[in-house]
Amino acid sequence: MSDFEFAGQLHRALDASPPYALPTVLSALLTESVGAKEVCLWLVDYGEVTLERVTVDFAIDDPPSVPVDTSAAGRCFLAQTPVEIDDSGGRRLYLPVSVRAERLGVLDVLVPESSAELREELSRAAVVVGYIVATARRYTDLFERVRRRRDLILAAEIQWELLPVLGYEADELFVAGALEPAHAIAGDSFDYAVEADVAHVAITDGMGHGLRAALLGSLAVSALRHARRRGRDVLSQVKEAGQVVHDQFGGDQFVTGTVAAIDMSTGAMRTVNAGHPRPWLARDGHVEEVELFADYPLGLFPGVDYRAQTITLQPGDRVLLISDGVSEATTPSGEQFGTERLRNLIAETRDQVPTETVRRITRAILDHCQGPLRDDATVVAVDWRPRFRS
Ligand SMILES: [Mn+2]
Repeated sequence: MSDFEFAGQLHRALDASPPYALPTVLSALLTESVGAKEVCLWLVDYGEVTLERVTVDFAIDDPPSVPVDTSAAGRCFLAQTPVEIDDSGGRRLYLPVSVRAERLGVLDVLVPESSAELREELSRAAVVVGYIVATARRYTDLFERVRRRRDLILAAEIQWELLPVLGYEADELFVAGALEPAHAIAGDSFDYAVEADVAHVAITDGMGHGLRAALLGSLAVSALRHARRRGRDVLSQVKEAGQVVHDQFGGDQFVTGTVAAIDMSTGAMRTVNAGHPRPWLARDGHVEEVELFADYPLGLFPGVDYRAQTITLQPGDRVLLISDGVSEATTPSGEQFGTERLRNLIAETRDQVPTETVRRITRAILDHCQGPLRDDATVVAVDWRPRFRS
């Protein structure tokens, strides 16, 4: 069967069945078409720490789970490449389930015998599964429930709903973001949107903690989006959002943020810094903080005018937007994560894809704190690679 036929057949079968039947339908189809003896779908948890097996029956108290860092399935997930191992029943294949750069999980198929053609065919099946899972989220909670190893606090529920897809890659742009603590984030958020000629990127940090910070943060993100979707430039986006936040919170609470628009043909990144930590730039072998003057945070005062500053990107540059919870993450004895550790980690992960870089940085912060974070820590990495432009 040609790849095209196989992927098409799989897509039709999954699309015609209810979203919660995906594991069953997938298993039946792969058993019939490639003689699969076992088919499992694993989805990554919110913190990208474990892969959780999708089971339709939530009566199971302790569904199977494997660590991302030390399992064969995890190797496939992190490297985004098929992994094959010996199994008493034959060969076990792990295929990345991703949509563009959004790493959702791993398809795990046990087959009597493997071949390069079969790996290719199952890789295509895994892509179809990724797209089906991504849209199924709109109809069922099944996949979101699997991804919550721990319960989210309500503030985190609000923020996760607000977040864009965590990874995006096409042509000249690769964007990825990560937030910790995944189950208790409150005021931090990030956003992006791509157009043919421009990529919009923003990071925001709502003052305070818990539900009020989440409401504040989501108001700011929604106001920025509202302006952006009406075609407003970065200055108007920030000005409008600042006014909306001030109208609702009266200056008692504010939101810091960096809002930028990158011209895809020139690399000119028009940036507004609303009282937020500076971005970082990784260029060639160097990693530096970008000098930007700071304007007021959103919502602190009414009627604020902002200033746009341009960071001129060069092909291959990586820009990182971070929140203050990154460098200010503190050990129980009071030692801050600081900018040197951050700089080193950015340099160390320079050759990895942005999804891996942001995961490594947020994991390093969790390790550094050796306990619960006192503030949200958010990292967004953006690669501009104009050579890929078609
Ligand atoms: Mn913060």
